[in-house]
Amino acid sequence: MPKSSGETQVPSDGLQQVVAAIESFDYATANAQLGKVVALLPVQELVGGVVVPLLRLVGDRLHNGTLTAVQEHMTTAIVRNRLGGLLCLHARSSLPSQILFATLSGELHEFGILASAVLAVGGGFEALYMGPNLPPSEILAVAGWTSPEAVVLGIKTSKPSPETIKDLRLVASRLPKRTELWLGGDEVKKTLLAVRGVGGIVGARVFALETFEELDVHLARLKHAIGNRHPQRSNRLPP
Ligand code: B12
Repeated sequence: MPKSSGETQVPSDGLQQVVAAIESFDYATANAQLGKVVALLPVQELVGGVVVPLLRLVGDRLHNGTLTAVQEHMTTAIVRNRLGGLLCLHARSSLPSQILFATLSGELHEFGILASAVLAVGGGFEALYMGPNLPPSEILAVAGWTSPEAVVLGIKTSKPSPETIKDLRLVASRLPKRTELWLGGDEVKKTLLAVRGVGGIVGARVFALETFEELDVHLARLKHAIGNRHPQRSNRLPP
């Protein structure tokens, strides 16, 4: 899939209709068309085939001047509301299956964590979706109250600031013992190296996920581990 090239492909009719409505500043039609797509597609296809290409296309077209900032904001508002609606669809499990999603202070890009939360819910997990731009103390407080299986932090920037590195180290060192830390974003493997550098106190339970496919692998691993901890009740987590 192209990253940000100016030649972004529009992959389906449904998506074309959303784009056409955005081009005409028609919020209601764009919202309704995206609603149809959301209702029809499995979550993996929705995220990989619609959400990511739509946001990249709008970003590219903002960049080349063929869409305005208002149209970009309209798109992100609609996508956010539609994806947010899917988070309510989880069935509560009697097994521990909570995953917390957030971004740290200064990181406003939230669609990586929002799409990940939707994928986690589709996989039978309960998403504690905290949203973007949170200080580490707040994330640690919620993690302390809920002891989730994992905390997922989205990091969009390829060059995290010293402040972000410091915040990451703090979160990694203070999470509840059993909670894993998953860092998500296209260049997080580099970020993880920086966090593990001089003075880093990060243990083996920190993982860097650069794609939604890697997220799926870790969701499956976690589900397996939960099933092993609770063998009699593991059939209560959806397959
Ligand atoms: C929407 C958007 C915004 C919105 C965000 C609104 C919101 N509620 O999230 C707003 C307007 C706030 C914004 C602001 C900025 N943005 Co912006 N933004 C975008 C845009 C158009 C879409 C990004 C997006 O959400 N995509 C959907 C996600 C799901 O896809 P993705 O980001 O490609 O992620 C893939 C992987 O990285 C990975 N992934 C990402 N996150 C996660 C998380 C997890 C857990 C996992 C498993 C995987 C994963 O999976 C995805 C699929 O492969 C892109 C354009 C583009 N071409 O990408 C620019 C873009 C990301 N922004 C960019 C920039 C530079 C900025 C600003 C600095 C602009 C400015 N000068 O103010 C600010 C920074 C704000 C901040 N402090 O964070 C650059 C980033 C360059 C870089 N890598 O450092 C981009 C690429 C635009 C560009 N071509 O220059 N932005």
